[in-house]
Amino acid sequence: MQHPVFEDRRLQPILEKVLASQRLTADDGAAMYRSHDLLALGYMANLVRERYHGNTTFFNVNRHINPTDVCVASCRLCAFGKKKKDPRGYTMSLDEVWHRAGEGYTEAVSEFHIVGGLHPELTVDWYCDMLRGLKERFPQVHLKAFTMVEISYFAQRTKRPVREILQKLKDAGIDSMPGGGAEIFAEPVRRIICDHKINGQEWLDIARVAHEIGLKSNCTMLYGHIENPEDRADHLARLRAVQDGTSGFVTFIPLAFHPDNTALDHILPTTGFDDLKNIAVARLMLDNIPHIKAYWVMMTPRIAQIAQRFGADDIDGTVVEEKIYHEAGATTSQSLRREELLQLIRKAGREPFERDTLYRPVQRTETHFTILV
Ligand code: V47
Repeated sequence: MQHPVFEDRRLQPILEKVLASQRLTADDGAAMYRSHDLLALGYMANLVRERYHGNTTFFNVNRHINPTDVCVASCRLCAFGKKKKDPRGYTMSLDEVWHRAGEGYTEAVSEFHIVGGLHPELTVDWYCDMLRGLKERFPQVHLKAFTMVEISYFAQRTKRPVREILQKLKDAGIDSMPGGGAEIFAEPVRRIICDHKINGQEWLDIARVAHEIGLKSNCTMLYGHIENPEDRADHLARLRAVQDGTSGFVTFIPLAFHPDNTALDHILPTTGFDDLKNIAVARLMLDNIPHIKAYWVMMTPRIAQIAQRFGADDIDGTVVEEKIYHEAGATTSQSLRREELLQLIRKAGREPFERDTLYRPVQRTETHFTILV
């Protein structure tokens, strides 16, 4: 097959490596982030994406649940967390969590995505009761819950090791973990955007322990604030290094920074160009992470659809009631119906594939679904 000559000639050696399935270096990553030749990046990323997944685009029917927005940390990047005394803050009771979960059930969701603030009083036992209650009421639904940051906070508050906390939550019902809280691992940046959070190495170490006890997880990178191309490439290289050891990351999700209502609201939002570039470079750098998700809530359904030709193979799910991005100014809807997701995928010339959280096929009728193993 004849491959094109790129406008940015510096990308030509990277194409040679991609064609030979050779690993790209962090320097290659930074060079790609610096390039404006988006079509070249998209071309290469699409080659890799089709090599892994052919014409398939994955999606799921899920619901987000955020039991509380009360948070002891005050990260500059965040518009979601509220202090305990802030009258705008909320904390659901167990009954409310279980009730909320049921509200999205009409489309027979296959996943609850559960994350929240670092609440100073909710105990690990409370969260275990929450998980057990969800499992009792919705036994078929996969519980993807708690970021590495929440796990670290639970461990710190109970003075118990991370491994023990993870095991306890696993025994109570979590099936896997979402990828949030990774932000950017580079410490100088992290100190400015989220100085109250665990450092990058701790995030990676907790992910490693989760994988060791048999929990799969996702991973993310927050871009579009004060990081530079080298910070982005370093972040991806560090995720890739952990994955070489554990194979526990299922999906990578690049997250565009939304500045509204944050302490960094002087920063302009990302552009569609940068959003697509982040999808493409992630697909090219993360040669050992199976899936790259274009999260439509964050990048709009329109860009998430185009991303399916720039390296992404997943568009996330129906979501239902997203809060973290909407507090930070996201203007996208808070949910999409299954039919709308199907339309986005088909109109991009891809084949929709409804998956559960671990990418097993889901077969459904109006109100029920079955996971085909
Ligand atoms: O952890 C917080 C980020 C994350 C802002 O695993 C912000 O399948 C932009 O992790 N602007 C939560 N980003 C979202 C997340 C996620 C989303 C979808 C799917 C999955 C998955 C994970 O959002 C946070 C933080 O990294 N975030 N505030 C903001 N103002």
